[in-house]
Amino acid sequence: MVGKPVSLSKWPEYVWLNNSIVRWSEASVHVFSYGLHYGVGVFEGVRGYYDDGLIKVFRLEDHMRRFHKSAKILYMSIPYSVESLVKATAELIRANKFKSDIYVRPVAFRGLGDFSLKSLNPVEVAIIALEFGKYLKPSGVKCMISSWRKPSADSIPVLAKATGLYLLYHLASVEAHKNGYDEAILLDSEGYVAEGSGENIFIVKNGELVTPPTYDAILEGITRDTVIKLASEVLGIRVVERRIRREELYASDEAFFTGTAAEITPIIEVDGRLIGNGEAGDITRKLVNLYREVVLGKISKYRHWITEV
Ligand code: PY5
Repeated sequence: MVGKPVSLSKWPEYVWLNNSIVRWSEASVHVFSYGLHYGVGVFEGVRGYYDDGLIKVFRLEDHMRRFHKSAKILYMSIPYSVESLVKATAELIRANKFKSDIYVRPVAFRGLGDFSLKSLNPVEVAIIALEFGKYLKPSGVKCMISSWRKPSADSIPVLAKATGLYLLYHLASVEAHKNGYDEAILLDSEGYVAEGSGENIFIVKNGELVTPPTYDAILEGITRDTVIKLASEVLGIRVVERRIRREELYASDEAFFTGTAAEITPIIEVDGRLIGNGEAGDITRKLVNLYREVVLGKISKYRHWITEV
């Protein structure tokens, strides 16, 4: 089936829930939880790579910092510091004794209490860590421009990685799959290219990288930031943050997605137009290889991004 590269091999044994490590089967919340009804929650996605008998977690602290910032935007306060969430993640990984690459999903949401829209019910926090392979096809994905648009930054806070926002990305992603594509690309409210359903986007034009700016309605992706740094600091490639017109994407030399789950995934076709010659381009390939070395801690300059467990 097109676009089903997600590999969740099995459920893990333990989950971290409200400051305790509990069995997977016991990690439940009430059906009257506020976050379930109204999407009032925030989450993160973090990857850990199994290498040299260790799990190397990539930019864990940065993800936990963004987790806190997302919560703040939603009037929520996560009752655990960034440092304690980092420690909790390490404990959870150790408890599960993973022997392959993992994905870590911290989530915080308003729990049980009043259902009125002004309610500020207690915040519940969980961290889930699972064995996880590729999210998108590493050889490249065929995309469609979604019929769903990203709301402008004054409609809903798009900077927060808020659970409720993912209704939009779910609709876009399902629409793309139902139409035979691997992934959706959303335009912003003014018709410029914004991002994928769960990824930031870059194009290559005249040897430079171009990506939508963070003052527009996109998530400030941690992989996006990583790629900007690697391109400019290691590969000497100029990165321009500016708006991208849809037609520019169609005519780009190369294009790719960045995201924790997607890592760096080549975009090989958009709305029936091949990008470049329809295969991952040179700059994309260089970045994919470099990113792999960085997440495994092979490049000393960026080793501080890795938490070894
Ligand atoms: N834009 C959106 C809408 C995202 O959901 C994500 C991450 C990104 C950009 C990239 O951000 P980062 O590089 O910080 O991961 N998406 C999640 C992920 O874990 C969820 C995917 C299902 O990759």
